[in-house]
Amino acid sequence: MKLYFAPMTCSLSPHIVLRELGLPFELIRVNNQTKRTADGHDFRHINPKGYVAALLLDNGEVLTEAPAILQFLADQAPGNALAPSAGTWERVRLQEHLNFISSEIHGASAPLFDAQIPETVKTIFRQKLCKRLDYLSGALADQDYLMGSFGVADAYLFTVLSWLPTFNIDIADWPALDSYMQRIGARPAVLSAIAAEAATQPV
Ligand SMILES: N[C@@H](CCC(=O)N[C@@H](CS)C(=O)NCC(=O)O)C(=O)O
Repeated sequence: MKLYFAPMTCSLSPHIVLRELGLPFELIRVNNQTKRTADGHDFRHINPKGYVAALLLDNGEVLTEAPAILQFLADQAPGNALAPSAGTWERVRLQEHLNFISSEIHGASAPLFDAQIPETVKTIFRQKLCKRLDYLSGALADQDYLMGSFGVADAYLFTVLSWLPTFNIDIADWPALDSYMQRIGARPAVLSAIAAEAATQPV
């Protein structure tokens, strides 16, 4: 498998899961501005959507969208603790979490990265995002991970919450989220994924 990534973007979540599961993979860095890949291709020919993450499978299929990639990876190592088995009620709960993270945190963060959006408008998006953090803080008040034990939803949530300082949102305002980030940030797979991304050459 090849994971097309850009450092510290949402592609960090499948990267973490690949390492957590010990699956073999190759990392290919993408320049999100020029859309060139480190191995010399136009990324839009690999993922016509033009954004990371994209997972190129050994059979030539390309899978995109973080919730789909994360679940696919978990299913490659049946019986692992990162996702409940497909077809179970717990799996539906996982999908509920992944969709919440995708739309309410990841998607809702996009305007805050956009240099063309005026600060007054960003304030509105920031306030909405903070309401979602209030919800997550409550959900994580009496458990260490979204599904009880570390799983793919945590890899995704950790990744998108790591952007908060960029938006001038101080996670210390939500102590449960602050300790959640520290807990996940100390995992060997997370540390090695971040280090591996930082060690790649700019494209
Ligand atoms: N819906 C997509 C969103 C992916 C996404 O937002 N990717 C960002 C990085 S976090 C990106 O590559 N943006 C560059 C662009 O849109 O040109 C998913 O869940 O994977």
